[in-house]
Amino acid sequence: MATNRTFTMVKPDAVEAGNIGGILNMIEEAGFKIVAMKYVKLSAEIAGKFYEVHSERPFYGELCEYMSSGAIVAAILEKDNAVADFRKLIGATNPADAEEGTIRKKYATSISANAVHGSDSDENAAIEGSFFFSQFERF
Ligand code: YYY
Ligand code: MG
Repeated sequence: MATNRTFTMVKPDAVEAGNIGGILNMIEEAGFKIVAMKYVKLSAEIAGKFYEVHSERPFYGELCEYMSSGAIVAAILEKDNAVADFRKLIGATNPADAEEGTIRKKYATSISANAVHGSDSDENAAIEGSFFFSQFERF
C-alpha cells in the first residue's frame, strides 16, 4: 500500500547553481508538504553508505564522489501517493529523457548531476528518511 511520505535531496549541482528555492517551489506547487529538512555536506563515506544498493554498479565511485562534492538539502515530503507522484515530478534519471515540466528537465545538467534525488519505494523512503533524520526531527 502506498504511504504518504517520500525522501528527497537537492543535489550539489543544484545547490551550487542557486536552485534550492526554485526546486522547493516546484515541490510545494505540486502539492507536497515539507515535513523535515536540513542543509548538510556528506563525506564520500556517508554518501557511499546512502547509495550502498548501487555499490556494484559502474557509476558508484563517481556517484559517491559527486554527492560529497558540495552541500545538499535533504527533506522528507508528504502527499497522498508521495513516492510515485514525486518520481513523476522529478522526471527521468537522465535529463535528456526527462519530460517537460519535470524538475530534472528544468534543473539537471547531466545524468550524474541530475539536481534531485527521489526515493523509489515506500520501503526505501522510510529507510532514507531515517538515514538523515532522527526520530525527533521527523514527526
Ligand atoms: O533513482 P534515480 O536517481 O533516478 O536513478 P538511480 O538509477 O537510482 O541512480 C542513482 C543516481 O546515480 C542517479 O540519480 C545518478 C547516478 N547515475 C549515474 O551517474 N549514471 C547512471 N548511468 C545511472 C545513475
Ligand atoms: Mg534511485
